[in-house]
Formats: sequence, structure tokens, C-alpha cells
Amino acid sequence: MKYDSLAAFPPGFLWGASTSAYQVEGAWDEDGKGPSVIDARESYPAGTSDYTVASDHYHRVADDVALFAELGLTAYRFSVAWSRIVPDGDGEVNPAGIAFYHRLIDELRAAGIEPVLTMYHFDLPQALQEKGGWSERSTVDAFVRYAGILFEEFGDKVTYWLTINEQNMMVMHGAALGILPPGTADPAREVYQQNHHMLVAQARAMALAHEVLPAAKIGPAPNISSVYPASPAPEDVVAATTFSAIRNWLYLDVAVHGRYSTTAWAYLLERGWAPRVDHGDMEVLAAGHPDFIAFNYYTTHTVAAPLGDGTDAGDTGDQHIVLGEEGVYRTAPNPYLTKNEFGWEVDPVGFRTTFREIYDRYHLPLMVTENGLGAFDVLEEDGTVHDPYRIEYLSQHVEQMQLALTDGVEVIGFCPWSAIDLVSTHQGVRKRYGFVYVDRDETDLRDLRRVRKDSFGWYKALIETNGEQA
Ligand code: BGP
Repeated sequence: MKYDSLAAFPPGFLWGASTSAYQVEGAWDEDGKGPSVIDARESYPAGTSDYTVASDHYHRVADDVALFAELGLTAYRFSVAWSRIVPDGDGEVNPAGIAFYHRLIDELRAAGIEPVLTMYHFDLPQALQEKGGWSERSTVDAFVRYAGILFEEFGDKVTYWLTINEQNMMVMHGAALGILPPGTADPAREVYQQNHHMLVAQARAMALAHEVLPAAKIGPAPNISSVYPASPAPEDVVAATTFSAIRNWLYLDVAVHGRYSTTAWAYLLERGWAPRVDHGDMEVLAAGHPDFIAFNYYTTHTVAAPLGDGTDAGDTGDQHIVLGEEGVYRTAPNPYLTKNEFGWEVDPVGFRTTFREIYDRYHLPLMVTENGLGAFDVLEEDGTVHDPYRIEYLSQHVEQMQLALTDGVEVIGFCPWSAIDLVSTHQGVRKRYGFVYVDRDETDLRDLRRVRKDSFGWYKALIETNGEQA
């Protein structure tokens, strides 16, 4: 379909940007914060920094929000560190942690920026992990209690709530993202039990939000992307639909409809990984309704039928590069796509397809909570940072988002990753995503100075014109 003209972004469209607590805040053990699984991680990829200081946002929150205001953001998506609010996950509440997020939210509101709050972004309190983490039902209760604390404290200041960031990536890459203790027997079986518990926790949190905050809007925030068959061979198409069910719909079907995707459930049964579903769980799942769907999008995936010869499977430890699963699907190169410096395929058109797939399936408003390009940005001697590659990536994705809007998809916001440079999940500080450069490297914190990149000016102009690209 080719349109003569594209639909305009609606008034009030949320032009945002995203971060997460452990990647940006630092102050990992200050003011009563408890350790999270991220802080307790034993090792980091060779040569990369830990998260103890990150971008030092905790100490620079007012200055950072001033920059976001200058950028013109109308929304800012951030996460609350669970262990800042409840240091051991389910015990006493930490008033200093609460105060920090009040300060952040108040600064945002004063600047006219809509807060979009993620309740949990990979950083489970370590104390809960030591008690079994998401394998235990008690973690479900702890999450719902934590959600209740957030609703009570921030409910009159926050409209948009996200439950769990990229639950699907935590499940599919549990070892990489730290939810599975090393040495877990039968990790895949365990991780799908954890997944079920997270789904129950999410449904209860959504129901609670609607009970105590009638005006709130709450939704899940998985990473969703279209899956292409490597060829029109029917077997490749089956592999692609299987992978899409396992990767995408398993999570959203439960969040929206309160039931598992048929294909995903068949896969879990066949593998012997179907979770134990307790009496009452399905009712709980059915009672949790999202008001919108948030999703993160970086790339698409292309898969072929498995060969079943022992070579289908692999795992790079990077959630954006999938290498297949023995007997289920195998990855295939997509000759139509280029790759970024980290081997992730770049697919703006796939963004539009992903929008359509989600919207046609659920008919709920969509908010993009991550999309962006990681790169080795350079701070020039004259204090500038030129990132034309990021501008190109984002403008192509905005164009496809506008096409999706024109297709009739209800898109309510776009929050690229990331508002400011932060510590990446896989490649440390060097891999940068922000509109604002943070002057530090892996080991040398230098002055952590903030520098506006060229993309800062580009995004500011885009927001000022409500998405009209030059
Ligand atoms: C998403 C995570 C983010 C962020 C992003 C980029 O999966 O939700 O926290 O890390 O990916 O990934 P990376 O930092 O590995 O480049």
C-alpha cells in the first residue's frame, strides 16, 4: 500500500525517551538501597564496566531532567529500582528510595514531561533471588506488594505504568540476564515456571492498579518483533510461526487474553517445560487487563525449519541475536537487511509489520518503549558528538511508525532508547544509545559531563513539529 499522504501524529502524542534504573542511576548501595541481581552479578563481559556508578543519574537528576526538557520530551520512561524501595524485596520500605522517585517525578511534571514508570526492569532484589527468586510463589506476593506501594506513593502523579520490562527476553536469555542462578537443574523447565509466576504477578498488579487507581493506564512491556520465514517453504513458515508464538504471543496472549497461545503451549508440552498451573491461576490471569501494550523493538528475526542434526541450536548470550533451538527453528540470514556494528539486523520496515501484527491481534493502543541504535560515539576535541547513523536509524523508524499510524494502528507514544548514555546490557559504556553523551569510559569516570549529540538537535526538531520530518 502506498499512501498519497500520511496520517499526522495525534495531538498529545508522547514523544519520549527511555532509561532503566540499573543502567543509568549508579548509587547502587546508597541511601539504603539493597543489592539487586544486577549488583550481585559475579562477572561482566571482558573489559566492560559494572553498574555501580553508571551515568550517575541518581546525583544529577535535576540537571538531567532539565536536559530532557530542553530536548522537548513530552514523556520520559524510566524504571524504579525495586530494591531502592524495598531493599530486601519484601520487608521494610526505604523512605530515601521513595523520596528519590518523588523528586524525579516532580521534576518531570514541573517540566511538563509525562512520567512512564516501569516497575521492574531486570533488577530483582538479590534477597528475593537468594530465596529462590521467581521460582517461588512468595516472589509473586512480594511483587504485588511492591506494586501496591508504588501505586499508593506515586499513583496521583503517574498515569502510565509498565509492569515488567522484556519478560520474554529474561525468559529466553535467563542466564544472560541473571534470573537463573548458575547450576539450576533443568533450566528451561525452571524458567518457564518462573515465567508463569511473573505472568500471574503481572496480572495481579494490573488488577490492583485498576482497583486502586481508576485513571491509571497499565500494560506489559515485552520485546516484540516480527519473525520472517527464510523462504516460502511451508516448513520454514511453520518454524517462523512457532518461533513467533514462543517469542511474542506467549507473553502477550496471557497478558491480554489471560490464556496461553495454543502454539506456545504445545511447544512447552512437547519440550516437557509446561509450567505447573495452580488452582485459581487461570482466573487471576483472566482478571488482569492491560490498557495498552508497550513494546521494545530493535530488529526482526528470520528463521528456517530445523535440520534436527544437532546444529540448530545456539545462543550468543545477546537477546537480539537468536541462533535457533534444536528441532524447533534455526536462524537464517536475511539478505535484505544490513547489520549494525554489533551484528543486530536493522529493519525499519519490520517495525511497521510488527505494529500491524500486534494491533491486529489485540486492538489495544501501542506505545514504543525502546528503539534505537547502539554505537561507538566519539566526543570530538571541540566538544561535539556527530551521530548521523543514529539520526538515520531513528528517522527511518519514525517514518515506518507513521506508516503504521496511517494503516490505522493506534500509536500513543514513542520512547527511543535511550534518553542519555548509559551502561548497555551487553557491551558496557562504549556502546552508546543516548541523545546526550556522558563523558566516561569503562574504567575512567572522567567528569561524567553531559554533551548534546547531533541527534539531540534532530529529535528536538522532530518533537517541535510533532513528527514532521525535514
Ligand atoms: C533491551 C533492554 C535494555 C537495553 C537494550 C539494549 O533489551 O530492555 O535494558 O539494554 O535492550 O541492549 P544492549 O544494552 O545490550 O545493547
